[in-house]
Amino acid sequence: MSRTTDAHAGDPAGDTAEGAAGADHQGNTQYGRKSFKRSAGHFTDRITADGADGWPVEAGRYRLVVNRACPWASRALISRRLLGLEAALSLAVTDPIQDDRSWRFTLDPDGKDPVLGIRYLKQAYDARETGYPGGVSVPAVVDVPTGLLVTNDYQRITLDLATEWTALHREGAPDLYPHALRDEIDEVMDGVFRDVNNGVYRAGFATRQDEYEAAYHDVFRRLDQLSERLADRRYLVGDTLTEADIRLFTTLVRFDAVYHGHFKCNRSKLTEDPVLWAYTRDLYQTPGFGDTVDFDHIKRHYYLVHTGINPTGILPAGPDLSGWLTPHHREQLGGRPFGDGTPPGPPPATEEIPPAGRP
Ligand SMILES: N[C@@H](CCC(=O)N[C@@H](CS)C(=O)NCC(=O)O)C(=O)O
Repeated sequence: MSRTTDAHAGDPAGDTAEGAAGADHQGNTQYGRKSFKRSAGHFTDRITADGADGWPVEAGRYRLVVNRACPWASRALISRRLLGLEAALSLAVTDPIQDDRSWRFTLDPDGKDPVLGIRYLKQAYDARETGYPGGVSVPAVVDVPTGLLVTNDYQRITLDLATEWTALHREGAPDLYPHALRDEIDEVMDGVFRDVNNGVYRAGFATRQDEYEAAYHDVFRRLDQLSERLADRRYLVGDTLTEADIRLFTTLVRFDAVYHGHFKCNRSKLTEDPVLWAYTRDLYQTPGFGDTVDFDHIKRHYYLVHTGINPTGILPAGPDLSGWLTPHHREQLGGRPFGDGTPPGPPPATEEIPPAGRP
């Protein structure tokens, strides 16, 4: 297993989209003294029903490239499952450990993605733009016939899966971004993004005490508010699952495994907040959520790639995962997880999470 150096690790899993370059477009280095900044996605073409950007929705044409450790990519994994897009939008899963050329297909036979025929996701970025100066990030959607990267716009990809790919949704797919609730969903997601999804990264990659403490307080202030909101309602907005739940889940499910220790968000654990712990377990046990989560990939990525904050490369043995499958009792709050729809079936056999990654 190779480990990347600080200069190349770029997790930017959030910090910056610098990837191998080691600095974002504002000149902030990942581990330098300047404050943590998240770059905007660079490739923002959209795949739409009308094909306005030149990329029409089409079954079998595109490949979703993810890493199962990445919270931003995990949103797309969950949406694809809930909407039943597995057959229409194929999936490539990268190794949780990048090397100096970033995300690689070393989990596949001969180290090559079997559909795209490439060893590194970077090859799809380079095919799209020669000399692209930014980082190589997941999630990414690649056009299979040409091998070109279409988009790495993680904020948009899932909204488009929910609203533009409807012709290819499974029967019974939920409406994850219902028109009538969009303002409220957007408002909730805005706070979740700033203080929770990105807040943990601001804390984890802070290089100044005051920045770290500000981020730490943002994280827990928002988590306390969300806990209060979810005390008497099963889901964040309305009475069904929406995009807002997907976005909160991807951070909460990683919380005790990586953000509490590695990112020093350690006022309390998820398991110590009865409401949020039950909410996250409820989602984890809902088909389409937990069956995308690989705790082994999550831990190995964070603890082995961020050598700046875990220089020994010791992989923690915990936490104990057995609680994830315990009853959550959130059905008592009512709610209709899939609205008028139905849950998805099991994941394709090729996408099942290996035993090392689950409780
Ligand atoms: N940084 C991306 C968001 C998605 C992201 O940060 N993904 C991380 C993984 S969680 C990534 O691929 N980082 C690049 C790297 O680690 O080389 C963007 O701003 O568009």
